[in-house]
Amino acid sequence: MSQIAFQKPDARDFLDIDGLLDDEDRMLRDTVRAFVGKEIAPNIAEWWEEGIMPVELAKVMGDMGLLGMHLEGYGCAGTSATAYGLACLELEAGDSGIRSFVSVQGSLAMFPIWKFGSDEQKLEYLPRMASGELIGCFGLTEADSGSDPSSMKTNARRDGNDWILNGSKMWITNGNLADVAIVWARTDEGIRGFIVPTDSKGFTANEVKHKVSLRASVTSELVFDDIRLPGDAVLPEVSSMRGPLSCLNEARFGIAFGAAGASRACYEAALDYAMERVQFDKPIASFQLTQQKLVEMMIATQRAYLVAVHLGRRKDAGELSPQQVSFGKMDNVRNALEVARLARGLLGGNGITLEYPVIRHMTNLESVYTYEGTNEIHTLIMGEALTGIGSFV
Ligand code: TGC
Ligand code: FAD
Repeated sequence: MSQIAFQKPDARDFLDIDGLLDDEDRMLRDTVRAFVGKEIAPNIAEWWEEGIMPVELAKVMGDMGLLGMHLEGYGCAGTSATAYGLACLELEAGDSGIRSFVSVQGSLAMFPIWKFGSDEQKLEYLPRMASGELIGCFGLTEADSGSDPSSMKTNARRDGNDWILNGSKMWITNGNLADVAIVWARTDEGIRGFIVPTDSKGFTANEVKHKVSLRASVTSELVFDDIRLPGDAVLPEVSSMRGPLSCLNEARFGIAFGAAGASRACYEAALDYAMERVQFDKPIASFQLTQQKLVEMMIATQRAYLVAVHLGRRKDAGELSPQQVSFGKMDNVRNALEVARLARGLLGGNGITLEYPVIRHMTNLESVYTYEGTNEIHTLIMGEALTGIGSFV
């Protein structure tokens, strides 16, 4: 009987999930991976330590077509959703903060204009946001309204043709970098989205200092003190929580991929380290307990990648539900955090320094675990889908 010669699985893509990608997706993925290798990886530890998100990256990533990349028209690249996800994966393999910048710009600041804006608003903002000339942020969360944003107090009232905006937002990514903020506010007509230029009189951004997570990302409090906005600052096509929650679907989708990237980076760092680090006269990779950890990390990383690609295909087919996005966001992030913690231990003392990427990813993932819907909120979203019983009311 003739023997079939099986190829040994690749330690870095055990199930050959790359084989599920089409040529276009793979090409884009390779381009972003090369960019991360050249521009992000050599510098990120220093940026992270100093608490810097280098703003000049915006134009570089704009030139690469990474900003609002899965949106059609208005200077956006119009790629598949899967390609957008793969870009998030590669960026987050570099650092969650860099992926956050791209998520916020494309999915949270550009998407609401693209989806709910007027033609004039789209023409005015989207091309310059796609190129990185204008930076956006997304203000939904408030100090007292996090998981329950519908309890927001920020409000806007009509004054003749104008709107007057008052209130504050908390934990806003890109807040101090932004040229334009998408602010969600309570009005007599429901929850509405406003395009607020950050040089408006009455607008203040205060950076959140002393973060020990997501340090290569700017996080801010935004304060609105009687900001007068023209009538056409409001997004005309939505007046309920459906507006901001639709944007979250987009960003959470990117995070499902991104977390798979952070997981891969931690697993690969641990694999490389285990092969080189010698104790008891042997590479630590030869110890059975180490091999078990590597296998657990590999399986979790591959599973996250597989789930992400599956969600990408469903989104490209127009079939992805918000509850399925919750599956990807919740499961991939919690698994990435577990992988990061295992990898941290495997690196021993070296695991606590920024010489290796692991502890940076590990602390970053604590933010990713919380933002865009906490683990508990996604559990309850899926719980409602399973039982038909909502638990938020
Ligand atoms: P609920 O009463 O169920 O619905 C209100 C309206 O919204 C619609 N809707 C959705 N629409 C689109 N997508 C979804 N996923 C939707 N979920 C609900 C719904 O149909 C209804 O529409 P209408 O037209 O009939 O009024 O909503 P609720 O207020 O009870 O909220 C439920 C809950 C708890 C799930 C929601 O509030 C939630 O997801 N909370 C978590 C908050 C959150 O994730 N915040 C994220 C802030 S942004 C951020 O963290 C950025 S981090 C930076 C980065 O991404 O890198
Ligand atoms: P809370 O809602 O107070 O939750 C505290 C704890 O209670 C959590 O464990 C939560 O799961 C649990 N909990 C709450 N409700 C329930 C429930 N019903 N059942 C069980 N448990 C529950 N927001 C923006 O709008 N724009 C941004 O750009 C942005 N960027 C961010 C960047 C960073 C680095 C961080 C950390 C946050 C960012 N956020 C942003 C805010 C983020 O979305 C919120 O932190 C998140 O939604 C949780 O809100 P909270 O922090 O107020 O926690």
